Amino acid sequence: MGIVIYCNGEYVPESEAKVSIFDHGFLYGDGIFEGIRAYHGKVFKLKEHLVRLYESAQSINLHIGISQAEMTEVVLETLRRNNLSNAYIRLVVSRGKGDLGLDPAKCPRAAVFCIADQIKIFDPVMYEQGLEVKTVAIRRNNPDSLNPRIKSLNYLNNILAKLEANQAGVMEAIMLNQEGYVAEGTADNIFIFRNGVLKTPPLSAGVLEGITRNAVLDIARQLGINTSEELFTRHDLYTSQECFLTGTAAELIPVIKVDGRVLGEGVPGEVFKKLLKEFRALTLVDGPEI
Ligand code: PXG
Repeated sequence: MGIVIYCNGEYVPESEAKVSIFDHGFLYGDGIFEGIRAYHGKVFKLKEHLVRLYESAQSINLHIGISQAEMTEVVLETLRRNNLSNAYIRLVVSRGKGDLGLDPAKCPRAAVFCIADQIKIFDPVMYEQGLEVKTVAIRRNNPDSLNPRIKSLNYLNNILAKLEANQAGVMEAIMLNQEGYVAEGTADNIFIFRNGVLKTPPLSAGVLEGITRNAVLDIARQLGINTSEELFTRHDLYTSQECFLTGTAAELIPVIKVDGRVLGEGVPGEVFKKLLKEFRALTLVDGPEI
């Protein structure tokens, strides 16, 4: 039994969804992915996720082998076959099977997988009480080496940051970029509300262009909240009135403590609450029907 997986052109039971031991996604982290969510029978921001997937592919010179229109159908059909209307979807495209050397030219065909499963929703307590986070010593990848805008299968940078946070007893890490400006969390973008302006680091800070980030910026502008994509420091973070993280799984999650400093009143702020309400409303109407 188990779930049905899309695996290189076929829909197969989980037990038959296999990846070669010579797949360069496995051997070298050579590949890309997307994490997508379906809400109430609609796939939230599917087009935006696929645009980002194909841009990541283009950036690493990976030929996915199927069109964006076909990929849309893969996502929808995987959801249908698993009878899911609220789900978490993981699209993975790896360089495919090659030899033990790292040369991607030895991999004739990309491997494409789509997994759709039940969504594990975060404990509602976290949205009411807020998270404690820590800025970690490990810096976000230098965009000159591995641009964080590529959603690659190589997440060691993020995992090292997560390990550091966990070791310090907090659940999430905030990474700084090479210049020491605030960049992002391990699987989420960061926002602060300070002196009447909602701020998030610009893409040039070396961060992933989060789909949730972009949706929040749109919503904030519609609500008449001043927004700014600008560099900010740990000082700005410590002295912000509100802070929250955004990501597909977490949606919007409030932060109430950073490196031991309590932010504002130490509870989720009013701007956060307004944005979360509008974000959840958007998830009910956005995206193609399954
Ligand atoms: N920054 C990084 C480094 C990420 O990996 C985000 C920001 C948020 O992007 P979206 O488009 O999701 O708003 C991510 C998201 C998950 C999950 O389950 C998300 C990511 C990776 C693994 C799991 O939400 N990346």
